[in-house]
Amino acid sequence: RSKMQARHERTLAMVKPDAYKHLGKIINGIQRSGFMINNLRVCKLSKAEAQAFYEVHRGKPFYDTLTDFMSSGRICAMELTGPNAIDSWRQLLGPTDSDVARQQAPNSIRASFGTNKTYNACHGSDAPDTAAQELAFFFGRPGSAAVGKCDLGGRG
Ligand code: RTP
Ligand code: MG
Repeated sequence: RSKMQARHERTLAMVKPDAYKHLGKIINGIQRSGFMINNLRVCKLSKAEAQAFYEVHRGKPFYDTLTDFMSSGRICAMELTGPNAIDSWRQLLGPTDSDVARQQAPNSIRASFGTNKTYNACHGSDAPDTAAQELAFFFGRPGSAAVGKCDLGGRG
């Protein structure tokens, strides 16, 4: 494979609770940008599920605020596929901090729909191994039964 050739990848995109009201516009941007939405799921994470998803950040000062936020309302998890999907989606997201994004990438999703460093509209996996792990969290492993997580029942 030449260095210039784009790698076909899959990534987890997630619309966070603060941006769920903009879901249609975000999906429109995803499709206009050429990604394939291969799977999609709306759910509301419990606090424990949000903690498990962000386990890598446990112990950091923002962990409790982050997991409160991520369990505060509906989210939409999507499996996106396409050439260089992981970096392409992060490029469309812009910088983590929405205030920085408005300076550096004014057309990005985080500039358009996020608020600050915590409430930043959307998530994207950062590497093939974390993408596989995060996709399994929401969609199960290929061939396995769907996981029981995230049902809206009673908590929606
Ligand atoms: P993401 O994982 O959501 O794509 O964002 P990221 O890689 O750009 O940012 P990361 O450092 O992995 O942080 C994960 C999420 O935690 C929240 N955060 N808050 N207040 C803060 O200092 C702070 N730093 C990070 C954000 O919601 C960020 O997306
Ligand atoms: Mg991250």
